[in-house]
Amino acid sequence: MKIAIVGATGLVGGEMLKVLAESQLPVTEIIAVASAKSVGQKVRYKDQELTVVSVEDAIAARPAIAIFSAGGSTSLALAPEFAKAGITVIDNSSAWRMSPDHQLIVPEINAHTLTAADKIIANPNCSTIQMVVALNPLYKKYGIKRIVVSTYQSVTGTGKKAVDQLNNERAGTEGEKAYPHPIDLNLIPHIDSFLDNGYTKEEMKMVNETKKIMGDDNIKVTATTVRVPVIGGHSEAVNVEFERDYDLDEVRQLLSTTEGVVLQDDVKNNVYPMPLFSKGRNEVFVGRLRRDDTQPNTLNMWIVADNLRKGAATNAVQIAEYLLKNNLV
Ligand code: 11C
Repeated sequence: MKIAIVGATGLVGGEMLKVLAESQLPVTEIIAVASAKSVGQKVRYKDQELTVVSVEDAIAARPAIAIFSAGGSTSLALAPEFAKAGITVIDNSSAWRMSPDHQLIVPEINAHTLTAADKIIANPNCSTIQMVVALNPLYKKYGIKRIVVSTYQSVTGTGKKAVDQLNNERAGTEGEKAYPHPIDLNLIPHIDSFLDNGYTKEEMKMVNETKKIMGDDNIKVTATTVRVPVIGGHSEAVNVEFERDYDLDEVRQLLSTTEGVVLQDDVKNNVYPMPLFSKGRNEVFVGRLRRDDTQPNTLNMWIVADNLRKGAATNAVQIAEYLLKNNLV
């Protein structure tokens, strides 16, 4: 199977190439694609150096699937071109996520809703994916009324320029800035742009995407998203109020048997998820489980994942695996 990676020179594109190399997909050719200024650059896939090609050359090569991580405006312009050529697009930007005509997929939760007619499939935002993967088994068992989430997001979510800003600030060297403030020794309560309601777009992604993925508009979500000087992954403090009461041991049991979730909850031995140790891992790590005694049926939890992996590349590759396994491409 031929797969195109559109945005192959970016941080997520690079992680896509690594995850594809590790996957069981019967890949016959990877087509690395980027904007005109990057055509001719080299990217690494397994032990090969791939030469980056143009969008036109990629469409002409007729891959079965194109995985996009090239930003919203590129996706709006180009994903339909690929789809028109019969190529199924898995798109990592926010461009199609809330479109009523497009599916927003986390394979563990709603891949069964995909059909061969879905030619542009949206990959959710990284901070949403890790939260819903951990909450889904609990949602099925207890129902969810309300989620209050605060995030601690890695600079890798912004891209290379932000990683460079952090490293330059640490080294005391000048360079381009991704953020309007210093990020080293700081945190910035501002991810994506501000909306008229006072929330950021990142916060509203968590609100809206959660309802769409879970297929339940009654789940109330409120979010505060914060950038922290961390590289390995995103962390989230989640306070979740269930419809029905729960048993903490049963919650641990449910999470420890959920595909893609790793329970790390042994505080006596200082065991809890941390972003440094999620780096390069495909799973979502959950810990610090404890009852919120201030109101009924409410649980506090701590959720960590590599935002470039399950938050982006891994989820997209899992969608591709599902499509192939179910003869949808
Ligand atoms: C961040 N969550 O950490 C963002 C990155 O809507 O796909 C992904 C933005 C998006 O900055």
